[in-house]
Parts: sequence; C-alpha cells; structure tokens
Amino acid sequence: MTTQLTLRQYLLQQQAQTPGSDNFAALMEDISQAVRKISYLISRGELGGALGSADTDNVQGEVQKKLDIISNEIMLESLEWSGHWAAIASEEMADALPIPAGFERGRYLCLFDPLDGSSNTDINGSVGTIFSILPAPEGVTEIGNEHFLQPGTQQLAAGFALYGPATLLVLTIGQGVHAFTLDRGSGEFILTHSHMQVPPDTREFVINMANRRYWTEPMRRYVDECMQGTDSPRGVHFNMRWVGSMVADAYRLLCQGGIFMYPWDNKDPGKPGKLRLLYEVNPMGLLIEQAGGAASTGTQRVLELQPDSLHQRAPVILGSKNEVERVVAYHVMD
Ligand code: P6P
Repeated sequence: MTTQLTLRQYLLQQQAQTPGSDNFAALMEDISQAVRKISYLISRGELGGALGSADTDNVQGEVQKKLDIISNEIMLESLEWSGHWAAIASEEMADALPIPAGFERGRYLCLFDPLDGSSNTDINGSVGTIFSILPAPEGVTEIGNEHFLQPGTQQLAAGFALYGPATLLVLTIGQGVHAFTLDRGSGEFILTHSHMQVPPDTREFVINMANRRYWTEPMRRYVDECMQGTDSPRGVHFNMRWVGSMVADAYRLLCQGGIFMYPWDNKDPGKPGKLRLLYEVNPMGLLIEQAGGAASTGTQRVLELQPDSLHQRAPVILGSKNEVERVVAYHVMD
C-alpha cells in the first residue's frame, strides 16, 4: 500500500530534519483548517447562498463579493485564537489586526488575500487563497502596519490554496515547492506533487491583452513578438492564457511553465500595477523562485522591493526564467 504523506506529516518530517526550525506544522494547521472550510463553501455554489456581490467596497475601492467577506472571516476565525500569530493582515481589511491583548500571541505575522480571483466565483471559475508568513518583530507589544513592511526575501513561508476541480494547497517553507491535494473523504491534505519545477523555457504567455495600450514599450515589444509567432525575431509560435485568477495561472506555471505578466501600466498613474505586493506578488514570487523560476517587476527582483504601505501594488513578471530574463533585458535596453 502506498503511504500517503499528509501535510502535517510532511511538515513534522521537515521540522525533525531541521531542529530549531519554525513550527510550520502548527501554523499550517490554522491555514489548512480555513482552506477546508472555504473549499466546502465554494463547492456548494448557489446552494451555499454566498454568491453575488456584497454591495460593499474594500480598502482597495473594489466591490466585494459575499465570498470575499466570508472567506476573510473564516481565515480570521482560524488564526485569531490559535496563539501562533502576533498579527494578521488581509486584502479585505484596511489595517493589520494585532492579536488582542490577553490572548496568547505567537511570533509570526500572516498576510493573505482570502479569496483571490473572486470575480470568478459567480461563473464557477477557479479561485484561491494566497498567504505569506513573516517573522513578527521581537519585543514589540503593539504590532502595526509598519511591522508588515518587510521585503519578500524575509518571508518564512508562502503558498496558496487553489479551489478548482480539486482543492490544492501549494506551499514552500524554503525547501522547494510542494502541492497537497485535499482528500474530501478524510479531510487530509495529501502530498501529491513534490519539488515542483518551473521549466526555464516556455511557449505560453499569460496576460490581460486588453491593457496593451497602457503598457511600456518594452512590454509591448515582448508581447507583440509572442503574437507574431514564426514571423517574429523569436521565430516560434506562442499560445496565450488568462484565467483572471492569479492562483490558477500560477499553478499552471508550476506544472508546465509559462510567463505571467501584470506589468506596470499607466491606466491609473497612482497604481504601478494591479497586484498587491505583500499578499499576492511576494508569496507568488517566493514560490516561483523556489521552483527555479524568476519573479521581476520588469527592472528588479520583486522579493527585494522595500514595501512602503500595506496595500501597495507592484508590477510583476514571473515564471519561466529565460522568458522573464528576456523581458528584463528589453526593459534594460529601453
Ligand atoms: P484583470 C484578481 O482580481 C486578480 O487580483 C488576480 O487574481 C488576477 O490575475 C488579476 O487580478 C486579474 O486582473 O485586470 O484581468 O481583471
């Protein structure tokens, strides 16, 4: 009988091999418990009574889906009382939430987008939860937004849940990228993909073409060459994908390569890109780098960006290393 390693067993095994390492088994119990609940709710579709708009806006000025709010509440319920965290930050909350005084505090900060790609919920599309784990500052009693403003290189762990036909938990604790599939019968997350690797080359680009007129010239040059196929200096045909849900597009990169781009655009000069640095770009950047890919703003490594606000946005080009390096080269030449 094949022994199926569960998420908890994998993390305890890693902990045993690296004494003094962080207690990821306990941290991921909190997150995986929330993921199970969100997965079940989403799988019920209309029957769960949670589809549609909440008719409220979040701090980003985006209209919230009911599931955005409920998923955020499920994440908070799982993390607030476990004693593992010092504070929590979410796309759906204007400010970080310190664990209330009188409750046991841990030495970790958790940041998340509780339901990424939620515009897909009403069309039964794939969505996900993205999370990042940072060290809490030592000797600080009142944790504030400023304590979350750490470069992506400081992340202790990062991952995402993908609520697709199967529910997956994709995770790195700095020892490569591994994916766990939810066994709905047992409720266990089973290790199904070990040491995922992003192929260095690809013939698949992933972008929202409707924004082409807002891009810089180097971005237009790269994408136009992909579109021109064998007539371009590249001399090869490319295919295009865009799910509108970063977790789904990112998982494809981990499975078969590709280059995902949400670049800087001048659609809204106040926003250097659409995706949020701390709880979308950085966790995805760490995962892709841990899987042998690259993650750039177009001019620098995203993980080295020094954040200056909790919900700041960043341009991102990530995936197959050789393609990301080509996009960066076009920016350097510009
Ligand atoms: P657009 C979802 O809102 C998200 O944050 C990512 O998951 C996704 O890749 C992107 O935005 C989609 O953006 O402009 O195509 O709707």
